[in-house]
Amino acid sequence: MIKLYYGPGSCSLAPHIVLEELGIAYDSVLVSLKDGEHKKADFLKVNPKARVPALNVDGKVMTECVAILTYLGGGFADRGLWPKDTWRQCEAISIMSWLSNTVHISFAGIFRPERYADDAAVHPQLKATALSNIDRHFADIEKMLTGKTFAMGGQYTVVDPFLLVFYRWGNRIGLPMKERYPVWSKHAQRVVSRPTVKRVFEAEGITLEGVA
Ligand SMILES: N[C@@H](CCC(=O)N[C@@H](CS)C(=O)NCC(=O)O)C(=O)O
Repeated sequence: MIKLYYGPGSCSLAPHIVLEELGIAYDSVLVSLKDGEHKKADFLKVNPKARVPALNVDGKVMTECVAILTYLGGGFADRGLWPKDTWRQCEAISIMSWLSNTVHISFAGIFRPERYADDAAVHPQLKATALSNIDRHFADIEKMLTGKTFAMGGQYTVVDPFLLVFYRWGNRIGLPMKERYPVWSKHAQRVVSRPTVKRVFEAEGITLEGVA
């Protein structure tokens, strides 16, 4: 039994897409972040850290996108979303770790500045710094994808839906994604054109450009 706890359009979008792509049976449970459901007792029993995603597998809970995506990719390797060779697997983990511990954290400076300073007067400064960091990270992603169909080359892997999360967030904060990151934009189009991704967007009520 596999159950994913997700917030629409949040980083949990990546494991949601991967579950759909794997074609295995799973349940999805909507946790409304805007209604604060992740901070309520029911969800805290699932993940006391009050964050999505959380993946319940036969009664055991896994948290953290990188761990969940690694589990789904490697645990269902016959579905082809995970590199075969150990070095390449570590390269995939390396990209995902950077997305999680650097790119995601820069977005927190924009979405959640109160995490870094109580004083609202300094929030604009925190946001400005976060934005310039995001500019740099996004330029690195553009370079990383140049000359490739997918993040790991020709193979579509669990890394690609994770990249899509941040592409959407770029749109969400008003960056001119298409103009500034043409290579990544083509990659994003390639990912969203998959029927599995279309189904998950519909289920979460989101589009590439926005909502949630
Ligand atoms: N490092 C965690 C981050 C999880 C995380 O921050 N999730 C966000 C949604 S993208 C969340 O639950 N936010 C709720 C909050 O900040 O209160 C991961 O990669 O899974």
